[in-house]
Amino acid sequence: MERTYGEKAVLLAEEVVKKDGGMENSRAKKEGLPLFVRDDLPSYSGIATFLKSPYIENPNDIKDLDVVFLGAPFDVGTTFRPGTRFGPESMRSISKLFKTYNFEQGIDLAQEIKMGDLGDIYSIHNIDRYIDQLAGAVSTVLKQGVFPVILGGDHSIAYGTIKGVAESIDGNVGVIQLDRHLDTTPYMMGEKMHDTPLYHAGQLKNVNPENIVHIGIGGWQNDPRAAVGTKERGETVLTCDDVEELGVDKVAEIALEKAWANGVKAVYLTVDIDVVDSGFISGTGWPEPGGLTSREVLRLVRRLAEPGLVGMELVEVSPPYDNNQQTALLGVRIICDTICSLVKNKHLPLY
Ligand SMILES: [Mn+2]
Repeated sequence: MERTYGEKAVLLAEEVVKKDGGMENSRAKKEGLPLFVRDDLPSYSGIATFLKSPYIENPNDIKDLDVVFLGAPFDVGTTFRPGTRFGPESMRSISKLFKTYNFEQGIDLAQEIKMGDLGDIYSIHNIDRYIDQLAGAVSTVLKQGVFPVILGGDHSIAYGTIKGVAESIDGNVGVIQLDRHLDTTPYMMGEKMHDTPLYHAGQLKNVNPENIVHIGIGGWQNDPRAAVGTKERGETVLTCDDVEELGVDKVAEIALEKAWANGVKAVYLTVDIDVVDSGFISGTGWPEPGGLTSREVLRLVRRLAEPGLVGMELVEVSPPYDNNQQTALLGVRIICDTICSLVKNKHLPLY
């Protein structure tokens, strides 16, 4: 009989334990209570960097790292519920709950890659200025050969992050966005609000709209003109119904084929947490029922990461509307599962 998933996972756990010095090297075996906690136990203690990775003060001092976490506490691009400026803080604090080992994948991130938290990118409340700040921050990270993970923030930040990626890559960049909303309206109220970033990303000289893929779009909050625009520019739109009818794996396959077409050099992943059904995630700016389930979105990001990514972001977690940090918790999990898939498929370290 084939092994069950549980049996396979336990066999992988054996490998992880071996790499960590065997069963004898168990923290639980160390006796006594230290005066100052400098270990990763207990989980509620310590300073809340993302996954308790070390805080890195100097952004030009990250060459030895493989992944950095950057907070983008910005919600000036919000058009309904505000509060995503507290998103990075909430994801960092709930990430204390996670260990670096994933049971099903049989991978301990701490064994495979070096991670650090670069703190926040801050700018005064001006969208255009913030876009430039973020683009500079992302390219600073990428130019040192490090994988950036941006913790939003509302989705207006995506134009800045994608601009930073595009400026750092010699060749074309593809973009996959998970979102209930197209985010391809050119301007709202004359500004680049959070319903607009994918339109502007598609105007960058090395981002061909034919390599932009939207997954999870649907419901009652989209603009038909934005939809027509995506068609005219040649973008790909996949709905939650597509996920239901074709399955997660097939949708991922279609998305990857489009995002990587025409000799694209790198693909960036932007995840708006509102792609998940509002029943799972109360804490977001524009909640929409009928979205993906938590399990679907996790399988989807793992699949999308299989051929490699150049960076990712998780946006629209709004802690003032969040119940018990559920939304932030799922945001952390989406990030961790994506990174884990990149490690498993040998795309991290980046270069
Ligand atoms: Mn969005």
